[in-house]
Amino acid sequence: MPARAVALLATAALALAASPPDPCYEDGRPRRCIPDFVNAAFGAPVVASSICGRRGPERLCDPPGDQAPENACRVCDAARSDRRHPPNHLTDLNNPNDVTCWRSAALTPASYDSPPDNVSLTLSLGKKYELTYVSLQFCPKAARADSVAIYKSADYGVTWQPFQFYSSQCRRVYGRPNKATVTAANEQEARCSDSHRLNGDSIGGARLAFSTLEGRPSAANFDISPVLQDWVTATDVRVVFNRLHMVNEGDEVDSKQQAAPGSQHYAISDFAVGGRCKCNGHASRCVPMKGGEVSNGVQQLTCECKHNTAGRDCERCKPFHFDRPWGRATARDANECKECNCNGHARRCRFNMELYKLSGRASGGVCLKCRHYTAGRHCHYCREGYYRDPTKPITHKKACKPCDCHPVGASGKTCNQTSGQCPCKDGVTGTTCNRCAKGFQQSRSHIAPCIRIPRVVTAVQAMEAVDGEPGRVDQCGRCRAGARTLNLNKFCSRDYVIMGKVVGREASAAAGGPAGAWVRLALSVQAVYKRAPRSRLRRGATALYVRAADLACKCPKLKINKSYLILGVEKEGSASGLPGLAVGERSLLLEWRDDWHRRIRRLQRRAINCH
Ligand SMILES: *[C@@H]1O[C@H](CO)[C@@H](O)[C@H](O)[C@H]1NC(C)=O
Ligand SMILES: *[C@@H]1O[C@H](CO)[C@@H](O)[C@H](O)[C@H]1NC(C)=O
Ligand SMILES: *[C@@H]1O[C@H](CO)[C@@H](O)[C@H](O)[C@H]1NC(C)=O
Ligand SMILES: [Ca+2]
Repeated sequence: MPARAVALLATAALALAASPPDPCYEDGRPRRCIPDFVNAAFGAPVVASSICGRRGPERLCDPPGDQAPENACRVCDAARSDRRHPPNHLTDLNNPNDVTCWRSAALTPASYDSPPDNVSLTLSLGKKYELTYVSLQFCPKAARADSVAIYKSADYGVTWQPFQFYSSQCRRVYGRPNKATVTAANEQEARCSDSHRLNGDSIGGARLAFSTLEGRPSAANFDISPVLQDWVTATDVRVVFNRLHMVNEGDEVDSKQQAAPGSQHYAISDFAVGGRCKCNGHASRCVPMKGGEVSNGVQQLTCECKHNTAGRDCERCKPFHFDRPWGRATARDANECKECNCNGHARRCRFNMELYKLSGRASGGVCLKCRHYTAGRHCHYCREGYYRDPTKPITHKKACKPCDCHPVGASGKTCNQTSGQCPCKDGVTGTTCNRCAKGFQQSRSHIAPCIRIPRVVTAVQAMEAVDGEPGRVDQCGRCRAGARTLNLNKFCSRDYVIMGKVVGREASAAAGGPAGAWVRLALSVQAVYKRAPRSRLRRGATALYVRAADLACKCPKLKINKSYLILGVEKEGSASGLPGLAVGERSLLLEWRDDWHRRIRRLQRRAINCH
């Protein structure tokens, strides 16, 4: 193989080694992952309440056994490296061919059987672990403690709880039964065992091993048992030796103890704690915390959290990943934390159980402080006073545009979310309500910024209307003059009743006034059915005056060469100073119908009774 190819292969191998597959994912999908099973005590510092040879050399002896008495004793001197028995001998490499021991100071004879000299060993793991066992190996030939208590702390030594007791007399020393039955109801309680006595004699280094889950009913369903998950969780483990020997009348071992007074002690070669760094199924390893050394030299650890989790034990979701509740990973479900959907408009969110349940356990995240003028659970719509720009996706920073409603023209600041249309005051128009509608003009009032333009109609416009062209119908009210029916009451209440034909128009307005200009029409009176007593109204040509605005509104609707029945009051014309008939408020103009002649004759006769 060419050297270059070898080099390339070597590089590829290096790259592979640098990034091993992440056990927390499989084909990109999250799956449960757990740190390796380790002896968490290995290399960890242990604090011992008693260490031999601290106050100068002291002579320590093992209990009398098969060996010669001189072999059973040694001098411990903390000042000499070859005679030291410090607590770090508890957690060093346990080599059976070269056993290293921690030894306590010699106990006072009284503490052999009563507990003034409780000796404790405290191990700090620097992290929550889930422990499977705690084991203590006694040094070869050393005396085995009769009564030992194991405690654990799950809060870095703040509080402690019993984990396990060993004693030949559980009830007497620890106040507990020695054969307690563990049920599902009390499986998170410490038990006391006297079985350690049965584990052979002390020669050759007996081992005391406590299996945290042994005999506990839920152990088979550990994955779904929060009680046992708590039970095995510890940050610190403390072992307290309460009694070296149990004194019983006539006990054979007891009489041997008397042979070596003043040199009895506790001697342990190995303190092991088996378990896994606790990461709740969301990390495959634990790493030193940044700057995380505490005063007693314990290296603080933290999980290398995956699945969008955070915390030393991956015990919560990392910020902005609260769309579903945190959960421990199980074999079936990695319970990955999901990012909140805020369409890119929020950096924070919180979990809401109600919404989560309502969504069928799909999504419970609620965005906080939506930016870019958005609002809603997912920042998915525009805030009041803003509207959606339809040309931009909702994820766009400028998806929401300000309504910019005109402060005077709009009646509110909130526009239609889709069209951006502001609510306009009467007579105001435009998306932002910034101008007057057709037929309205600006006023100085803030209440009514646009007012209706007065009905001023030019004569020309009026004439166009007479010619049948569209008038400004939008500003016309109800038309009274254009009534369609005729009755005795109407006949009686008017000064005159005539039939005439509109034969022409005059281009110029005859007179003006506040209500608008008058338009003069040429009328050919063809029949006079009624007139006021001294009226000069007769058949023939005369002038008919109609208001230009009324004409524009087709009220009355007049056409050249058409005949009309006109009922009116003579005063209306003369009051305005008009030389002729005027179509005023009380006038009626009805398009002539041929059958009316006889009808009017009848009314004429009945009108004798008018009052
Ligand atoms: C030794 O431990 C026992 C059992 O926990 C306790 O009752 C006793 O008070 C302790 N003695 C001392 C001196 O700490
Ligand atoms: C907003 O405008 C759209 C389109 O112009 C319309 O369909 C909708 O009804 C309006 N909504 C409201 C609340 O007025
Ligand atoms: C009215 O009638 C006259 C005579 O019949 C005719 O000359 C004139 O063109 C007509 N005018 C209109 C506007 O119809
Ligand atoms: Ca050792």
